[in-house]
Amino acid sequence: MKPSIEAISFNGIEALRLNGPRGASAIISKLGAQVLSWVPPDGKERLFLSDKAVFDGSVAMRGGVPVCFPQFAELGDLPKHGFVRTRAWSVCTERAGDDFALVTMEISSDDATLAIWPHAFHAELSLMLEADRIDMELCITNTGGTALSFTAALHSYLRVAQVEEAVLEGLKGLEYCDSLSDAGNALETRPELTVDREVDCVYFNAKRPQLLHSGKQTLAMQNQGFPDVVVWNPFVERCAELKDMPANGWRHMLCVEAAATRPIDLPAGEEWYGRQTLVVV
Ligand code: TA6
Repeated sequence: MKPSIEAISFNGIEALRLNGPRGASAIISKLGAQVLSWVPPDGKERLFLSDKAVFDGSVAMRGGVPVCFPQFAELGDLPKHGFVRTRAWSVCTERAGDDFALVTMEISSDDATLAIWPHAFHAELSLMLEADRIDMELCITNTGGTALSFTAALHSYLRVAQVEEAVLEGLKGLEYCDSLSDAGNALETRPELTVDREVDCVYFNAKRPQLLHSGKQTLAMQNQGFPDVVVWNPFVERCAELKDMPANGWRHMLCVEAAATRPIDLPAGEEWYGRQTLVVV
């Protein structure tokens, strides 16, 4: 079947389904421009989406790839992870060729965003689906007359068979900040990270790709434009505090996020973009 794009309803929200080459597929919702599913040709879902995710826009949907902008986490006064993840985006491009399907969604500042963040902006999120890979690109344009600065992330929830057995490679040698401790920044010495407790770390200036091994599957991740990589798993206790996660949800996910946790300064009229690429290897 040739790649194509179709409008669907996903848990009651408007979404697009990208049908890619060799049976690959992906789903992106208009709410938050959030990628909610990615299934490569082997038929195995690679993104985690909580069974208890809420789809009414009152909170961000737990799973997939939430877009965090113009603030990462609680690094400022805005709602946690900014405000675009719970807003409606619109579709601006849909294209399918022999070996890809591509969707771009957009959102701009309006009275409601200007009331809490006084900067005019235009944001686009593009999802490119190829046979064994997706590229997600966030492009921000400063449409106002003065400089703005922001932090941002593509908060990817990767599905793993069992997180205690998953191994993440590619962060050795990087400076990192453990958000769960007051110890200050440190250098990562481990070539392979495993998860046996809550993890919430920001790795700065990651230039090399990361590899996530889970069971027989390996996923390669590479970022452009986003300097940092955030690794998050709530583990048992913190997961139990999250109303929109099942008790064992922590076990089947690992967030490996493409992030800009230090402010990006964007002069008037200029554009910035950051991309996360996920490849089945
Ligand atoms: O990116 C990691 C993080 O900031 C964690 O601290 C954790 O709280 C997570 O994001 C999820 O945030 P959320 O607001 O979606 O519950």
